[in-house]
Amino acid sequence: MLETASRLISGAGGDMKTLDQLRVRYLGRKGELAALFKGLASLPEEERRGAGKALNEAKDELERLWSAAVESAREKVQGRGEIFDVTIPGRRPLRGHLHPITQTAMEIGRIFGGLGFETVEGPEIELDYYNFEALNIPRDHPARDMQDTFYITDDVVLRTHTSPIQVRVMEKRRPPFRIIAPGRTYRCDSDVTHTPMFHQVEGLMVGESISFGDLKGILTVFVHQMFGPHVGLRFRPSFFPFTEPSAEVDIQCVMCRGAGCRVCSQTGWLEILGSGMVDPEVFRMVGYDPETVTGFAFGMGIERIAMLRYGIDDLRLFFENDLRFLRQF
Ligand code: 2NL
Repeated sequence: MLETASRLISGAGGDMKTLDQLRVRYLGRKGELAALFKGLASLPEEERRGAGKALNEAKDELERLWSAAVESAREKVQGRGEIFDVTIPGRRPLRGHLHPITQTAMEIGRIFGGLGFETVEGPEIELDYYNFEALNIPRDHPARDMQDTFYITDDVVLRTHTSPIQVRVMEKRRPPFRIIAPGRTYRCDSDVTHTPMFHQVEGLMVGESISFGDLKGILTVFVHQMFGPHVGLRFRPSFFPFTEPSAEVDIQCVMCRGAGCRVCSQTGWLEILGSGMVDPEVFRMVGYDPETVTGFAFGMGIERIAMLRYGIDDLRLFFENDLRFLRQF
């Protein structure tokens, strides 16, 4: 049998199908060798040991011959540049996507784009003048403290908001215009609800008779497009050095729809942005006449909008870059 099997394996000419049939016929679970092994049991005691040894040697020899034949067949096929086994499943390429913060920033840009706002960018390393001075933020304001701002030199900072982008646009252009300014911002602050780098979008609309009514109209459309047409909002008086009057915008809690829960501290409301009519002092600094030019501005944190939009309760998840988190958006 060993002789016949060896002859057949060599004679298969590297044909995989024949080699596989021979494997089943001789080495298979129900093959000829297996049958011979079974037969050992009926041999007399004194013959069994020798016959078993001979059978094992024959099996090793056949397996060696068979593997060698398969190996040389593979080499022959691969040597011809042919694909060896077309049935091996392929590896899917990994497909990435935009970070949820980027997606949210783009959605905000899309909504304001539909309202006639143009997106502008500017430097993250900024002059103290554009970050503070031109925005009517006084020398002794706590925001200008070393504790709150990353100073590079005495008059160069990492921007603490994206307002300086808008000051630069006002210096270069004449009204009317509507712009939004998204980007990275930096504050010397790090705890559970603050990261040293975060993202903001600011907006500015300037013209000859822009009113607080325009501010309310534009921001109402934004809220309804971002969070849904049935979400209520309210304008609450506030203060910023660069706007007068100023208002913060609250929306009905996206978790409890205004009933009161842990997320909104039982108030039913969530603050989402700050806004106001541009302070005449800011217009004077960029050479506009506050008697003829008016405008409104607003600013919001993108992380906060993204957290409310996706129901995320921990800011730090955005910065850990754990794919198990990021893949969900
Ligand atoms: C907030 C509040 C605000 C502005 C930003 C602004 C910009 C210029 C002139 C006047 Cl150039 N104002 N920006 C106005 C009001 C509020 O942001 O809570 N941001 C996260």
